Amino acid sequence: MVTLYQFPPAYGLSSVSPFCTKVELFLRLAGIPHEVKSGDVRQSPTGKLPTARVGGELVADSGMIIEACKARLDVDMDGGLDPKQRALGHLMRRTCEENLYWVLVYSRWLDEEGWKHQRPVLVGMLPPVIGPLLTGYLRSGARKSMHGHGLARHKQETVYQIGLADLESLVVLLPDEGFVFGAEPSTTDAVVGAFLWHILATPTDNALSRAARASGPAVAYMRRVLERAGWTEQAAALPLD
Ligand SMILES: N[C@@H](CCC(=O)N[C@@H](CS)C(=O)NCC(=O)O)C(=O)O
Repeated sequence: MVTLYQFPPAYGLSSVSPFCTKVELFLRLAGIPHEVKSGDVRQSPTGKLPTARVGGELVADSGMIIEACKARLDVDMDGGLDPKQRALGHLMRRTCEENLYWVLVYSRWLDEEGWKHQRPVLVGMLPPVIGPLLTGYLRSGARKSMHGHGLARHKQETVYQIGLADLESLVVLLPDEGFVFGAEPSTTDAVVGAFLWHILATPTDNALSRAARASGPAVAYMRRVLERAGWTEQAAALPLD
């Protein structure tokens, strides 16, 4: 049994964090018995979530958790992939996690239109009374991180152009049927599915979210991933412009 510690749900998503969604999606797609508990960053070895207890050991980082599951539970959705598929999956993962993720964060935290949705979500996750007072402080921390990354140094229109370039490339790689590497899902579907779901379901209105919702192939793929994961209500709730 794997115990996944994650941030709470928001926006109809399994968690407000795409990295937490990624792990839960992986566990569901791989059919690994698990339970989900609310996590605390102060108890995480890296200060970030998700963490998970796998075979008795506490593991931090979504990628490490998946590797620990593969190694200790003898489950491997990627066993049949050839070296080129593995390399492509790796690059798709990096695109989602190291670039597209930051555009999603920008859309929620820095874009005024997204912040009007994100602030109440944040207040709901923070302790009462002091919570609303902390949001400005947390927002400036997010701004600092995104400035360090480099994304927040661009004007808003450029930020979404950067995200759109990633999304368009990912959509080209999505199949008309089944999953990224064939009839059965792989870890890549857990990654791409998690980030795509977050872009589709976060109720923001920007060039990235509009393009995702307007893409029939992206929404259809997302629906297949969620249905295979047993999230049928969430699949039915996907927005399509
Ligand atoms: N590389 C990590 C990234 C995890 C991550 O960035 N988690 C964010 C939420 S999306 C977090 O815990 N942020 C809390 C913080 O930085 O204080 C992974 O794959 O798990």
